[in-house]
Amino acid sequence: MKINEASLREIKDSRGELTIEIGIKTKDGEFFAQIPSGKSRGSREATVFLPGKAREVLGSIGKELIGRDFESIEDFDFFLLGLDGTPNKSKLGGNLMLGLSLSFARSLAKENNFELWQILKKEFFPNNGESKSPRIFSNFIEGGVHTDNNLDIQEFLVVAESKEGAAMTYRKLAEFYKSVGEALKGKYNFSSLKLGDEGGYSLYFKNNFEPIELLGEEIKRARLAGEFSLGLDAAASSFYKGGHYVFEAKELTSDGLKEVYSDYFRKAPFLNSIEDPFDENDSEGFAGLRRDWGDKLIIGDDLTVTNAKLIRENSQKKLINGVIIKPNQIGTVSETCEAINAAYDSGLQRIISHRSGETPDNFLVHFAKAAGAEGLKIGAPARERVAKFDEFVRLYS
Ligand code: 2PG
Ligand code: MG
Repeated sequence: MKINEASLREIKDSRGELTIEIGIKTKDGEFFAQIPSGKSRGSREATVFLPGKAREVLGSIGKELIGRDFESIEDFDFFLLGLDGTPNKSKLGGNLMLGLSLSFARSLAKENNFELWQILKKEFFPNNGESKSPRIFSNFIEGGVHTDNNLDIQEFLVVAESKEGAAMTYRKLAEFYKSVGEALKGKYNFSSLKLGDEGGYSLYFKNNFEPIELLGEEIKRARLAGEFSLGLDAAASSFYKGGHYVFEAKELTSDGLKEVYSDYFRKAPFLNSIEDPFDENDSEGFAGLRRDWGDKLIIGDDLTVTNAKLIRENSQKKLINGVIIKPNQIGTVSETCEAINAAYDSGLQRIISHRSGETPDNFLVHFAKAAGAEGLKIGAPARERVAKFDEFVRLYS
């Protein structure tokens, strides 16, 4: 497929911050990709450029791209990686590279009369059978750097299984989200509730266990215990300061924090997963929790940053049994798919995830569908994230 033109437009993400939309023109038309942005980023993520700098870089590589023919997504990405030549995409910027890579993938999909997920499946996951509906990880209560309250844990997630199909899962989640909102308002006598970056409720709690307890009680009250469970994203790198964890205004060692999680698991058996329970460099913390709680899902995000090599290594060291996949952590479609395949080969649960600053682009659902991922992390069934739930229903119905 030959590229005739490449352009960049500045857009705002759901937090109101500037990000980029890339457009690529081929004989079949113009194809776009909008790139989200994260706030609690792992230190090993691909470099992110502001739109001005990304535009400048696009201008400088334009002459290399325009008029050139690429056979596959991998062929295109390989060319970009060659132009960049750095370990963390510091020359071209991971966000610019992903925008180009994704819009190129869309142009190839169009040429084949495919949807995005179909071209991804054909090129990267050819042996996958029919993909079954993933579990939805939906952020109901927010803390950490995604909002302004006293919770150290970043996300309190409701995890929904799709027994009655995607549309019903979404409907039940959306209704449950409303009823949890009513319960919170009633309990604290609020007339309205503040929301965090991903549409989850944000308020002050007695401690970090209270939201877990409250969501558990609501699941029971709504008779959803067979279908809904709970997960956390501690995003612990964000409260690891000066060699210890600052949690509920106390300084905890790694072992101390593990004791906190163990206490949660004992008191709340419906809590099934924790993402980034420890700082991204605290391997021993991960290993200990994984050893003690073998039946729980211990998920890497900042730890693994959608990097196939880190995913394999951390899985071999038995630090995790699940992994978050975010295309913009690594910066190209091919490397994202390589990371998904590395996770699959390592026997990890693969959870394809949004970022806290999102755009209307729904590519993450297509990665999940193409790869047959076990999980899809979208945010609250509210505001701008609704479009992603709608795409989930469309692709899995
Ligand atoms: C995370 C994400 C998404 P951010 O930590 O998993 O929920 O947040 O995009 O800010 O990294
Ligand atoms: Mg995370």
